[in-house]
Amino acid sequence: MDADMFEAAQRAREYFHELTVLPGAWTVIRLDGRGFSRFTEQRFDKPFDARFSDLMVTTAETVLTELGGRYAYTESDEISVLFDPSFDLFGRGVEKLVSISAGIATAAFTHAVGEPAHFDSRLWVGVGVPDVVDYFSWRQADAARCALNGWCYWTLRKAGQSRQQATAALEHASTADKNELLFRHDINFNDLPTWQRRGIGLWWETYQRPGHDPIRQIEVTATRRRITIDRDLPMKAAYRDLIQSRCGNTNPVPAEPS
Ligand SMILES: Nc1nc2c(ncn2[C@@H]2O[C@H](COP(=O)(O)OP(=O)(O)O)[C@@H](O)[C@H]2O)c(=O)[nH]1
Ligand SMILES: [Mg+2]
Repeated sequence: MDADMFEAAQRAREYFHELTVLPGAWTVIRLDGRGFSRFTEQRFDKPFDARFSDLMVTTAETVLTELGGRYAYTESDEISVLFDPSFDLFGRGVEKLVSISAGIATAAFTHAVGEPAHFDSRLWVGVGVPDVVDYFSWRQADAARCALNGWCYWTLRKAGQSRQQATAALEHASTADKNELLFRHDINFNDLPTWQRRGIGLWWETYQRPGHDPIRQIEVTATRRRITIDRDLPMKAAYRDLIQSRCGNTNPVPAEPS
């Protein structure tokens, strides 16, 4: 076998490398902390720790900056980053998208927390804005469900119940039962911080920054981009509207009403 054939035979065994996200699809990369139940157990307050949330926000900001996504959403130990159909990152190669995004998140979180922690990554694809709206509603509903469960579980644990007892007590409990359980412990779920119940959204905004042009000796304004962090997201229909508006920006900016 000559060298070229050998090279081609080896390349052919990079079997998944040709796999790409279909053109025209909306894409979400979802990153999830690996084994974070154990990782958070000794290091952070239960069920929620603002310090942990800040680490996740820092990680989400880094991914959004490095990959240039359109919207990012974080809840618990996960981050979703949205890309519009025109994105062409790494030729839309699946291996590159999942490995590099997991690498960026892993590096950013590890750097911020000061010890090694890992993220996995997966891709979601949707065919239109309604799919994207459903996707982010789904993750937000997951945030609410996990927050309610987490608060119930740790309230019982802190009241002296064992792991098994707390798990058993919640196994067949309805949402109403869980709210009542918290209420009996003087916790009103709806009064808990919004970021815990609804997650946190991040997106790019443009703003005008006044400055001085030293050559022309005049005052100028420059258009800059920065990331907005929303720890007070709306929910349900209002959140769906917010996601839709994040997606709508692919269209040309409509003319100002005359
Ligand atoms: N202590 C603490 N744990 C958190 C916080 N946010 C998320 N977690 C934990 O992160 C874990 C995430 O769940 P999951 O990804 O299914 O578990 P994993 O497979 O062990 O990473 C859960 O066990 C959460 O309790 C937080 O603010 N504080
Ligand atoms: Mg995890």
